[in-house]
Amino acid sequence: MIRAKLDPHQYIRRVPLVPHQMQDRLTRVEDTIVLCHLGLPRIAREDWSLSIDGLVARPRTLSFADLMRYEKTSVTSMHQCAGSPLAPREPTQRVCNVTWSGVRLAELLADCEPRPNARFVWSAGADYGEFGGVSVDAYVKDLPIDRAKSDVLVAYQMNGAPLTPEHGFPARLVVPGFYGTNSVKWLTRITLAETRAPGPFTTRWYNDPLEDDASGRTAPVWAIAPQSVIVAPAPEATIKAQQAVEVWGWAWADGGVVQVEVSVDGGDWRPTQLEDASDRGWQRFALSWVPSKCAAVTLASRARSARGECQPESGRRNAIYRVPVTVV
Ligand SMILES: Nc1nc2c(c(=O)[nH]1)N[C@H]1C(S)=C(S)[C@@H](COP(=O)(O)O)O[C@H]1N2
Ligand SMILES: [Mo]
Repeated sequence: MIRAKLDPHQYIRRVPLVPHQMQDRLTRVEDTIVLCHLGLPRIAREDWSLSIDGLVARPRTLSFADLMRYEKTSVTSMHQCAGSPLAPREPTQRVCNVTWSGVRLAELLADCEPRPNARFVWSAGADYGEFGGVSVDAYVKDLPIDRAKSDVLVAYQMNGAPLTPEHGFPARLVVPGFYGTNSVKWLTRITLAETRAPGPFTTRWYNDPLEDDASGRTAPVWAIAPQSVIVAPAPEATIKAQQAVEVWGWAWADGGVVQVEVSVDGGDWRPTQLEDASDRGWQRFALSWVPSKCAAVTLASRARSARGECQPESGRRNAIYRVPVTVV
């Protein structure tokens, strides 16, 4: 096991952009979100390895050179932090859109010959320490093995450049379509198992209470729920009455978004022009709006996923985002 030095050895969170600054389709690396619960492990490529064990016929440990022998593939994907695990219902817009490159997890697993009873993929990072009053040996997450058969990557590049230390250098998991919490950085171990992983990041945190469920059951924070942000106009913008203005933004969901609507001041939801989903990236929507009267108004957008889910009004991380503007 890799026992890396963490520097700093503490929680790091950066959310560089608010929605009206998300102008670019592809987010520059320096503008991407950063979240490290335990701190920042510093690992040299030569010291890194990835062990694959558990329910496999052929356990293996790969060096970085071994990883590079696999075919390189890329996916452009929105990358979203689910927000604080201590405040799971708080609406958040911690999101960016980046291109990841690396090796398909499915290929690595195939070479280890998974056993038929393997149902979950556990992934562990090289970081350890304390979060929320609990001490852990590693940051451990899990995902259903069926998802690993799709476009999950062991990634070593972001936007064509080597991962920076805070994004998981030298290699990390990327689970496109799942909240960022599942994409384990400084990936050092993959274990196939029959059950979900033990540990606070899979059992205690990152499990949402089910709506209208009195029995206290929860659902893992995996698939990204439909969400949208208005990029322009910006909050508090001044807009001229009787002139067309473009209301535009980004929408995303695991499996893609099929419809985005915009409402002005709580009025009817109007359909917007929505581009088709491409890869796993966020999708642009736009509406030409001619404000009629001079007033303070609030714009809102809501996305519907291919699965038919819609954004809630409030009380969830993907709640509708609103932009107050003034028409003069
Ligand atoms: N090993 C490890 N992986 C991790 C985390 C972590 O604390 N440790 N944080 C997760 C969370 S909550 C998010 S949102 C993403 C953020 O990835 P980024 O910092 O590269 O944007 O990493 C995830 N992977
Ligand atoms: Mo996160």
